[in-house]
Amino acid sequence: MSNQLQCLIFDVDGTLANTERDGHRVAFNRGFQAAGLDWHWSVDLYAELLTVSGGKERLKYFLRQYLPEFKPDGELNDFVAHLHQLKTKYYLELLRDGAIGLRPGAKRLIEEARVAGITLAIATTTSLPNVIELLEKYLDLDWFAVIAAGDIVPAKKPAPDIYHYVIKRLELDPDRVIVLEDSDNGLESAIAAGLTTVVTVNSYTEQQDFSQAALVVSDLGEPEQPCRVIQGNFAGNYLDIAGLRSMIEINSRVLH
Ligand code: XBP
Ligand code: MG
Repeated sequence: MSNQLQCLIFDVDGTLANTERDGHRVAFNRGFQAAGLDWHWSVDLYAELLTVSGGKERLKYFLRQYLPEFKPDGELNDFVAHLHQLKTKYYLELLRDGAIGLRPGAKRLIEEARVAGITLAIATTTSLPNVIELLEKYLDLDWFAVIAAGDIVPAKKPAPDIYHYVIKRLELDPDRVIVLEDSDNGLESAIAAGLTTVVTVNSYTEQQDFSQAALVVSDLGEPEQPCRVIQGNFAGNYLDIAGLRSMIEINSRVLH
């Protein structure tokens, strides 16, 4: 029974890149404008809307909460799907224009994992085209054994479906996996799938409850740009494979 780290599963939005405030939120607003709607999601309002995973689900939540009288032409689901396609078009444009870069340490840790022969996977609520665009721009799609995104599972985070999907597809031992996440929804999803989780916070999530995380840091850090430890025992300045390996080995001694 090995206790060696086998796989890193990365969340995307807020973890690989800070995509929400200046990416998805801006794309939603551009989509509203293009659709002739006078809606605007401010930075503050978006903090509330982000409690709902999934752009389509977030739009429906917004209508229920703020525009209960709104009646689209035709079916609500069709209206939301069309508006979300419009938003995705603008979001992809933002990514292509380089508006959103990777967070500190993301590329470094992924490259270290490859050299160490550790399997890499993606588990995200965002739509697949968004993930492909980001990975193709800054990393390499082939580095990831599985890219699980958006509607591939029936229930989005905080449900564990997307992590169960990755574990099943790669036949992983959950005790030898570490998840990198940024939000309470993401942490809840990974924990429900029985996975050790490291959280890298951002301005939208730093006040959330991460008590079940193995470690909470400001970001993954770089040798010349140390991360800040917010919760958990970690003496290093940046997360590397050695540090994550010891996390799994300590856990396995505690668990068995
Ligand atoms: C974050 C989400 C996504 C994005 C928007 O995903 O909840 O819904 O906010 O993307 P994760 P879509 O943190 O799991 O990467 O509009 O394509 O859903
Ligand atoms: Mg996220």
